[in-house]
Amino acid sequence: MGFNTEAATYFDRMAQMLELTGADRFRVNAHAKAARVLGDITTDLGPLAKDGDTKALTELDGIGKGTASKLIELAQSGTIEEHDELVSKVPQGLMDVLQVQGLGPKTVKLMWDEKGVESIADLKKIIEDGSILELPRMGQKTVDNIKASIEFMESSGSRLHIGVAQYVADWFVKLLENTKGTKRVAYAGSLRRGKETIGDVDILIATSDPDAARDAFTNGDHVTQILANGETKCSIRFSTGLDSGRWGGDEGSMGVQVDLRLIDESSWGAALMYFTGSKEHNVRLRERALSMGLTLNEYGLYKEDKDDDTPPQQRGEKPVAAKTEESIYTKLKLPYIEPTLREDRGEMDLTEAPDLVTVDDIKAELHSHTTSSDGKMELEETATIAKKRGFHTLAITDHSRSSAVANGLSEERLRQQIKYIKAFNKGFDGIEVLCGSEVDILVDGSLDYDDDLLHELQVVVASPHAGLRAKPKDATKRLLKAIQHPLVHIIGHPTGRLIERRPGLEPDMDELIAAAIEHDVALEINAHWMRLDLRDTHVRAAVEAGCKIAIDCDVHHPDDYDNLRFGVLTGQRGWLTKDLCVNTWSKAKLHTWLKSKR
Ligand code: DGT
Ligand code: CA
Ligand code: CA
Ligand code: ZN
Repeated sequence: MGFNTEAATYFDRMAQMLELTGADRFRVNAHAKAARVLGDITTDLGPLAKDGDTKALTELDGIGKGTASKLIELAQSGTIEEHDELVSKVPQGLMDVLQVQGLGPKTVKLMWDEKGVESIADLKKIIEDGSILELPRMGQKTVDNIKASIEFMESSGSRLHIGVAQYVADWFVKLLENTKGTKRVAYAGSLRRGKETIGDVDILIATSDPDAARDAFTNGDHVTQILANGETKCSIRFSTGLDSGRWGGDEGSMGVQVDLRLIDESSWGAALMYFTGSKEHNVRLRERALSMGLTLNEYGLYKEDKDDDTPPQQRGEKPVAAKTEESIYTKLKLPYIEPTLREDRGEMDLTEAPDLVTVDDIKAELHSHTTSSDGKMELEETATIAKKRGFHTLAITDHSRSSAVANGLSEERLRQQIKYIKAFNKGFDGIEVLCGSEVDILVDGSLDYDDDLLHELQVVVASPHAGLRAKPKDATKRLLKAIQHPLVHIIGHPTGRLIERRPGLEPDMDELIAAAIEHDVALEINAHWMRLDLRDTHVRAAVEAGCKIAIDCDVHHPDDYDNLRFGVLTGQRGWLTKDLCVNTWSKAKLHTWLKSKR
């Protein structure tokens, strides 16, 4: 993560804590504004701050002297004193309470001041004994909503979003790659399999200097606790120090567990395979090995010796295969099975590797926002990034008029934007920029613009944004109506879920998939790691039926293009092949499909 994001997170938290401690409006707003500004700035302020360049910093829009000096403090010392002081005043359990959907800082402060609530547990108590109703403006309906939000948060447990786990894993892999003696290092476990949430991060290393690896691993900047420090396994807790809402909640403050396993290079493939899992896949592999007169463990694949119980690696037995995963799969007479498929969901029956979609195959982004609605980039900036990524097509799909909080475009503004984009596209080489819209699917299933206007758009992404607590039956009806609309290309984040935060709609997926095929509509995998919507199992059902899928980053910010990897992993977990993923198509093929709906 960049310095700007880190700094924005600090300011966000400071604003929240200031509000909780009853600081004056002006100070709270100043910090909140700084967080917003930092989140929006697209040049990296890290180097300027490190150099203590107050002048250059304050020349930027929205950054005053006060903010600049805190940025410099953060870059140079790694923290901000004002932040740390607030942390000592505000019970950190209260920050968890802030994460409950539907609770703002004002209400949380009231609960703290008047009811002594300092944690989710305290909040549950005042709900249970009914005393929460004594708070001003608190009705039974609000309480029921708060209760449901807590239940949802708790039932989804304390797993990490893949976006956070990936950040932690990349950080450690880089650290260890630069450590003396390292021969190989990689992450394994559920993260390598691309699951949407991760229990802990598993890292493997082969090194000629185990002490150096252990030292680097356990003495890292953000290590808060050492759980184990042994010959073959170390285990630590790591705090990202980044636990605001934009990181999806309380992960940073709880700490992330990271396991490091020290592996012999000669058994790298076997170990990588074992620690990548899943457990269920490993069980299937071992069964298969046994049926072939072989035994498989984390050291290698060996000939079975029925008369000797000693593990083969201890007998000094030479493995049949161990160095690479590929060699082991080959000896087991299987095609190479991608980590994303290793879930015991039928992958053992594969006779050849499926032509799964990869990040490099993606050539088009069909869902992106600009400053015209709630995006942070002007058209030219986002088009330049998309072009640099080697995309042939970028669709601009700002929000429609009903998304008022997202500054949705009125019909008139959209008409102007269409003209503007067309003119821009004429003068901008190397990528085709298309006019589109992310049109709200209203609660009754109708779309937010009339057909004449939709007809002028080259790409229509129709998405549900409000009314996400609807009954499954109503959700199905609503989404079906949008799919049947002849001018719609893609259904954006079809369920509207937020992972670990909000369940979203629960429509009958099979019905939606059948209708999408009939009406030649693509269902989206929204690649943001908070969404991943469709989810892997939905993708699998869609792929099996032959439904088109779009993988889109729902770009608001330059960093969002990097979320593509998570969308692709989710697609792979749904066995998504290139042919069904519209973003992999050639320009001619994609544009022909888009035009077929006009
Ligand atoms: P997570 O961390 O809950 O998201 O899921 P995983 O799959 O990363 O599980 P984890 O961290 O417990 O272990 C990593 C892999 O190591 C797991 O996928 C398979 C392998 N593994 C770990 N412990 C065992 C075990 O007791 N038996 C077997 N068969 N495999 C294990
Ligand atoms: Ca794990
Ligand atoms: Ca683990
Ligand atoms: Zn949306």
